[in-house]
Amino acid sequence: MPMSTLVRQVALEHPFQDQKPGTSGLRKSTRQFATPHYLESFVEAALRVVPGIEGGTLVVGGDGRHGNREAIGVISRMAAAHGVARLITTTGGILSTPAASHLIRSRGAVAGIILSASHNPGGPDGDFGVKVNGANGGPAPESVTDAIYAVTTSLDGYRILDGDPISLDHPGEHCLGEMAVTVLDGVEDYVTLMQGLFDFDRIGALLRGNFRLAFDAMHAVTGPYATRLFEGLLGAPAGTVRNGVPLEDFGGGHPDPNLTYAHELAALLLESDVYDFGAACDGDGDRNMILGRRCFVNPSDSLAVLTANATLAPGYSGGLAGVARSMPTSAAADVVARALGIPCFETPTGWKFFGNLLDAGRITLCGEESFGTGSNHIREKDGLWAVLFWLQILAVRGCPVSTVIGEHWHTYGRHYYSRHDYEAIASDAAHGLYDRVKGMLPSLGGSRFAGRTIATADDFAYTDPVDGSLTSGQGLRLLLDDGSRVVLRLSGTGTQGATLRVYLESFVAPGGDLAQDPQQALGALITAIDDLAEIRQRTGMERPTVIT
Ligand code: G16
Repeated sequence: MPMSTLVRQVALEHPFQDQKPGTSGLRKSTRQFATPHYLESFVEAALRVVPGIEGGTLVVGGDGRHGNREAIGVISRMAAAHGVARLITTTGGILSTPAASHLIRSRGAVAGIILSASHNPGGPDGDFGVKVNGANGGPAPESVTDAIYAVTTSLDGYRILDGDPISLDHPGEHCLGEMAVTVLDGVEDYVTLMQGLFDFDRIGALLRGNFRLAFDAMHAVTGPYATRLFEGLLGAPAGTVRNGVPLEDFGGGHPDPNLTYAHELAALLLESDVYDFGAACDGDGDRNMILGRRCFVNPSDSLAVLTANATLAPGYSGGLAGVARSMPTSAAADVVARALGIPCFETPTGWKFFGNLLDAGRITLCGEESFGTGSNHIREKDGLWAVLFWLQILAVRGCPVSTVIGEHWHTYGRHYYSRHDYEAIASDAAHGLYDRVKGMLPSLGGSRFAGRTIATADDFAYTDPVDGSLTSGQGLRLLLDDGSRVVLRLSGTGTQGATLRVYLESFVAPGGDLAQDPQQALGALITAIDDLAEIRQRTGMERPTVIT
């Protein structure tokens, strides 16, 4: 039957007005995504906007949360109706965000559609999300997401192929109308990529010895990847990977690898001496948390340590072109970059801002305070890559995590750092607080704050050094005369009310007191920003929901 007879044009009575992508794609409650035509509207807009869709290759997969398989079915049928030549997806529809980025790049796809609300809870009462990545494997730039949003606001219908979705149970080749569909094992290509970057013999020798690793997949997408890597190829004992089976609701958990939501793993490492190394990844596998025995590695420090030790990994033995961090991330990596004589860039929050720098070869590593680290091997942050990188460093240096961190501070100084999150605040209260401080910025320069003087108070703006594009309104910064700073930002990934993030940082040079508790070291800044921004009073919250 000719394909045109199978394509159905579905009319929309009203276009949706709430499909503006946030920091990381369109992220809404699962219930909202269950609204008839809601998913289809956003996908139609993406398929119309992304260049090269007709006749191109599209990668589709997700983190396994509730709705994943059904969405892959819908997107496949819509892709066929839009003339996509080949769709690549994975068994069970399981595909981590970093593995998707790699597939897009290695298979010459024009784009990828990744189904994930990242670290947000899943299930019927949780969240769902759709991320659109471009041909470079990275999150679509704002020009593309803005164009997609614009289409959704006036959309009058969408095209979809009638028929049954293809089976995702086994690898294989299928046809959907005139579109070829490849179902492949989503783990294999990714594992091969990692083998090219790290010395698996050396890491394997570490894991087969007395060294004890605990990895928590949080019942999310990294389970199958971590099991193949750690327990399969690297020979770690069975049980090394905890919560390794992906579940549609992540077992009722919140797959966000931080000290609050990965508290069981944190307790194992921080309150006992059984394990040498602990790590966890988030829902879609792009975030990572690193723990040593009785030692938490702050994500900003993690980027700095990887930068300083990069040449210990075969994939980076030739050195680094440069490094980048998001603005709220501490300046720990900047200090290392200066010592190495390589450039360090400061970008707005969101992995998409690293894309141009990576594509232009100006940076090799990049990272964010939000538990994201990555490199030019793909165009997304990569949780398991970071874990392997740490294992590589430990295998070569033969010392515990705490020694690596201690020696790092001893050499470069310590950036005391903490992020305080106030989650699910009433939107009016959050915006009222934020706008008030923003309005105060012009008068804050030169005034006293936490026993220091405010040198600069501004709303961060970024000019992309590669394409010259300007992005403004990226966070309120109070830069103090001793190098300390406080940043306020409203999260772009929450789905309930608003989340206020307060980032606190203070530098102590080598030779100073490097062994303080961060909350104590930052105590004066914490009190001062609460007074200035009236955080407790305006949010009605006595303390942050999450402290990192
Ligand atoms: C996403 C982006 C990250 C960014 C984070 C910020 O993370 O991919 O690059 O740092 O959002 O989140 P927020 O706006 O809430 O501070 P993910 O892991 O959700 O994709």
